[in-house]
Amino acid sequence: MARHLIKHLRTLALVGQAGSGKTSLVEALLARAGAIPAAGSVERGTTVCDYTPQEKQLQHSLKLAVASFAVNGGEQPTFVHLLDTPGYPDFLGHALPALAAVETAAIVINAQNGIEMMTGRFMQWAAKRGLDRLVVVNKIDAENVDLEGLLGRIQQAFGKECLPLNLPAAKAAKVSDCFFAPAGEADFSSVAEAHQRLVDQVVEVDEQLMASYLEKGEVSPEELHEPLERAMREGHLVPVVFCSAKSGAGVQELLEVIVKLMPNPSEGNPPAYLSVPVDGGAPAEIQALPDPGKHALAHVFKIEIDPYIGRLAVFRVHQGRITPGTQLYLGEGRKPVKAGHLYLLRGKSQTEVAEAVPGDICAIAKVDEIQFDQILHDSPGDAHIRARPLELPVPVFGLAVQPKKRGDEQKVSDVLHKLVAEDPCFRIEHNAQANETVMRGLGEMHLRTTLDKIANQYKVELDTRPPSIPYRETIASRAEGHSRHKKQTGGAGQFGEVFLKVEPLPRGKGFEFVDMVKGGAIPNQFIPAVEKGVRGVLGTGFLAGYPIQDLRVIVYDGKSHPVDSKEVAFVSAGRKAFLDALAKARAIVLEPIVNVSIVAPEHKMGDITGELSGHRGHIRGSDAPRPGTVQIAAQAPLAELEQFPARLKSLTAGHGSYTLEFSHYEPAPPQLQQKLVAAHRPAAHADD
Ligand SMILES: Nc1nc2c(ncn2[C@@H]2O[C@H](COP(=O)(O)OP(=O)(O)O)[C@@H](O)[C@H]2O)c(=O)[nH]1
Ligand SMILES: [Mg+2]
Repeated sequence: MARHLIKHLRTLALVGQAGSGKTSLVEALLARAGAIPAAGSVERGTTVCDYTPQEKQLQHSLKLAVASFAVNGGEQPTFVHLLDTPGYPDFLGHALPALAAVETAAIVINAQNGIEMMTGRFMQWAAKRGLDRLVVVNKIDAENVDLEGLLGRIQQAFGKECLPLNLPAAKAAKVSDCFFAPAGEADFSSVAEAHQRLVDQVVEVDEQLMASYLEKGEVSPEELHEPLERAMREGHLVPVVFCSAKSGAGVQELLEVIVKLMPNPSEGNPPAYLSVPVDGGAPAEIQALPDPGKHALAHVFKIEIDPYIGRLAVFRVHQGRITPGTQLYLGEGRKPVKAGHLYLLRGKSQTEVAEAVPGDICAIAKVDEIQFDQILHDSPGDAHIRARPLELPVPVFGLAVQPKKRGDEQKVSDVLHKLVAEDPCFRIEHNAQANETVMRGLGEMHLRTTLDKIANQYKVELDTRPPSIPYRETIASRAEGHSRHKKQTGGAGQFGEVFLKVEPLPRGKGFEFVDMVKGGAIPNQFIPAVEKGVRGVLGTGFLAGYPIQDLRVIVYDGKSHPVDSKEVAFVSAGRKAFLDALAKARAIVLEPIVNVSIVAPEHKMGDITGELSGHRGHIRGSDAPRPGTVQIAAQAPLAELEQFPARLKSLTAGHGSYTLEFSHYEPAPPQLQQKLVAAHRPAAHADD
């Protein structure tokens, strides 16, 4: 494949609601450009991007895919790196990183459904990252679509700067260009008027052009190019195009828009990197320059591990040049690795290339050290450079897992680590107290597909159950404790005596140990032993086996023996004095409270608030981010939310989404306290 000058490169991520036709659109574009003989279909499992067995079976995308291809025509071919992303919120960990790799976010809208949940979210995320945005209205061929109404709603929701570059014509069998050669007819509105609006909007960013335009009454497309790039980069213009991946209407025009109007790597906003000072000060923003002559800087935005082929690291070059011979440093790492073969990707197929320049998206195979979100660079002096944070959602939806077959533990652990390497929103926690392994993801669908992948691809079966809730214990009042440890067994004895006080601290303050012993009643060298004894109790709890927090322990008196006082004696006395104090300090169990943020169709507001209130939740406010949509902020005990994802899904027919984040701990209600205490002491309970 011939290589290209930077100005002939384009990078686009197709993002938006699942089912809007992103994967099909990649097919249509590839076929139109002659990169594949014919467009495949999602239903038949023959697309370039949905290439995993699981995607073929489910008929929707689960991960990020790259399709690189050349568009011939013009003086020189244009080389396009298209990224296809999954649209379900559960797979955001595979969609959001695409935004770090491109100049343009193409937000695809399903003309049948109009503006959906993920449409608005991706519009915002892309704007926040300073990307050019292109709105692609797909499925214009479908029955009963109101394209004129939809364009109005797009402008109402996302602003008057959303202006059509083309309009549907001949009953949506084709589209009429409104920018380059505005002459045709349109199904609604007028091509001439749409052209006028575009020009008016673009000249606003350039005073000189504006003046000449006002004087002459016209402006050529060449004169418009520069200001148009600027308008898009500044969010002053968000072009809208219409198309159908199915009928092919508007696909050629979309290719043309990509080639002629979408920014090359030097026309988009420069990608922001952070420079972390060696002395640990606040990171400063620096910009990578799309200059192949500078140090190489590339960002790894995807890791894929194939059970047979191994690890593939996919990265975007932002600065400098990478060749198979380049010695690449991985983030802060001091030991460089050789890039080895460089590949261009088209779905699962790989083509070797000789170099990658700014704007290129390439992959390196079989370098196990490379990790997601890492910076690849060719100069040890750049070890302080970091990628700007991706701001991915934090996974809190959890399932405790265990191998079905005994003896599979190691295999399971290996597989889980591979999945963690591939998916930034998938985590594994080990809860030592409950002796359980918990996998966390963004939702029920995320974990279910991950379990299916484990079963089908890695041939390991897991049993699952809800994870235990991370309860904590604390005290509700001050108390005193005392213990005298004395042992006289034959030879040398053991002696230590401790007096201490406990007092509650405000929530979230953790633990404090204070030494107020006067006159050496406990010799200085034994104070750490007392603290060790006290801390030994913190981890295992007093009431129900949960870690103790938010209290201060003050050791204020004691006694020692010149011969028999030893460390073990004070460890034991400290421990028992603390337990003695806890028994009088009204120990209580704390439960985690989480912030729940829900976005759902407006008319479901009552059902959702009812569901939350029924589970000890408090509604803290609501908002209407877009017409027809409500955002609810609430707080609820984590323990009550086990069924919430499933309930929300059924209440909103899948159109609701939520995020959870830890807020604080609160005393659990008395009934729950009793239940937890009883569960911890089943034997004692049975004796009652
Ligand atoms: N009528 C119509 N259907 C389409 C069009 N594009 C895609 N589809 C169908 O919409 C469904 C979802 O398409 P897909 O490409 O998987 O959407 P994605 O989730 O955004 O990748 C599939 O059944 C496609 O065949 C289109 O332009 N018109
Ligand atoms: Mg898809």
